[in-house]
Amino acid sequence: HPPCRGQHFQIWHLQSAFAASLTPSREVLIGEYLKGWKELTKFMDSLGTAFGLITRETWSKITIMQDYQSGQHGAHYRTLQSMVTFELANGLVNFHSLPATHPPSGCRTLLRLHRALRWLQLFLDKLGSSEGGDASQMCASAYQETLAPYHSWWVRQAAALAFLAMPSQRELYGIICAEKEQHARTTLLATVRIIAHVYNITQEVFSAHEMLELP
Ligand code: 1Q0
Repeated sequence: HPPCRGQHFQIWHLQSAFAASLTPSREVLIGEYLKGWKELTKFMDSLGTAFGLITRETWSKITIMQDYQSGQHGAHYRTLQSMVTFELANGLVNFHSLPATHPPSGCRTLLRLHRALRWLQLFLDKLGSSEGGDASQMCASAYQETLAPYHSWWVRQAAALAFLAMPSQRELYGIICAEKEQHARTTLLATVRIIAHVYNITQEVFSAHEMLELP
């Protein structure tokens, strides 16, 4: 497995970015949230070409959000809550259709990452709580429960191929640099708790504004 330091994925960075994305007043800081996603793309990079499509898709969503953050109205894109308020007030959300002429809204773009975060939460939970399981299978069942209903037939086929390239549970434990299995489990379940917290707060915000089905 890759070295535990340097340019490679570190689960510690994932944890700290998502933990830092929550403020005491339950706001979600978009910059930190994206930092967590960027750490995940490092992991995907190490999985090779089978994950190329997924990595590119993830970067395309990250880039749209970063462009909003560095754009003219960047100040409104600091937190999830301020973004929702701003896009609602200015009719930018696009509740019914995706306009061809404008870039996709921040809300619908973040919603895509939000749904994928739920997949990650379930997958890491399975990985940390089952013994001697098949990681590809865990990946696939987490996908069925979360993202699959939102994806086209073609995307589901591509995802199924990527799952087969998922390393074994043992290798994944190696990637998170845990010396003992028990340590790996503890680390994974701690990560799950942080991700679940971010996910739940984000879900409340999207749900309160009826934004869970944005096209
Ligand atoms: C094995 C990982 C699979 C993860 C889930 C598979 C997702 C398949 C996505 C295929 C991309 C094809 C492009 C199409 C998708 C879009 O249609 C869709 C909707 O966007 P839009 O603009 O068309 O409405 N996009 C999405 O749903 C965004 C999907 C982002 C996928 C993020 C996957 C995250 C994967 C992370 C792997 C890290 C695992 C970490 C494990 C750590 C272990 C210690």
